[in-house]
Amino acid sequence: MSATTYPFKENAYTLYSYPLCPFAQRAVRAFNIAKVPYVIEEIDLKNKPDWYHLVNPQLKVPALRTPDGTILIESLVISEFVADQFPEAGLLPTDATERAQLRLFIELFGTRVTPFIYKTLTSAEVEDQKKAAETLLEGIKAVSDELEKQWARSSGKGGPYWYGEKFGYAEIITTSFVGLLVTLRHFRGVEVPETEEYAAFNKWKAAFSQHPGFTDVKPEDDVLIEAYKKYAAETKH
Ligand SMILES: N[C@@H](CCC(=O)N[C@@H](CS)C(=O)NCC(=O)O)C(=O)O
Repeated sequence: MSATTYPFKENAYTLYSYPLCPFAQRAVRAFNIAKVPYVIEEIDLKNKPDWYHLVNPQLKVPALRTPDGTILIESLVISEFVADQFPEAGLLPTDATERAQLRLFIELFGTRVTPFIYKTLTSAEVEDQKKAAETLLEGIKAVSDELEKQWARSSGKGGPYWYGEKFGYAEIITTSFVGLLVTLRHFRGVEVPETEEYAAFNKWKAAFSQHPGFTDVKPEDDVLIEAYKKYAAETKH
């Protein structure tokens, strides 16, 4: 018999999540940084509960049930919902230009970095892995340039985060993917060079890597490496 109901906590935010999922980590960080209480319902992605289609027919994490029973899916939608629902937390700037600049950064990261992390890791042919890694480093350089531009603006206050001293929305959305670079170093020998071209990116990464907003949610490196082993195992030699 298929499930007719699903677990959630009454009068609370229930976040359906999986600790190793970088998309789910966005939502967890949004709640943590906004200091909004929530409960986690962990979904084992290898063995999904039969009720999960009632929460998210796409069977992906994260998903959120709000206290009024609304279900939201998609990590960007959930993170923005937290920012909009709790404006006093200041996750998103109120100034339209600053919001646009922040969204541009997120867009840049999402199109030029994230897909090529996965491509470098999962391409079967060594040649394709190399091409993807080159494209990834170009994307990281573009992100580095964008960070530098932002830090020169008054809202960037010289860094090291998008909003100066504050670990905020840019970091909520992007840092879980930077966290995956450890798997590229391990499986593909790919590293971001310690050169001037990448200086802003490296400064940003060094800063957020020490911040509880990142570390409280980040899986241990060896756990990530073990989890990504199956994606990296397909290389044809
Ligand atoms: N676009 C979605 C992507 C979420 C996603 O791909 N989540 C993965 C885990 S990282 C998932 O749930 N996959 C389903 C599965 O593994 O069966 C979002 O941003 O929330």
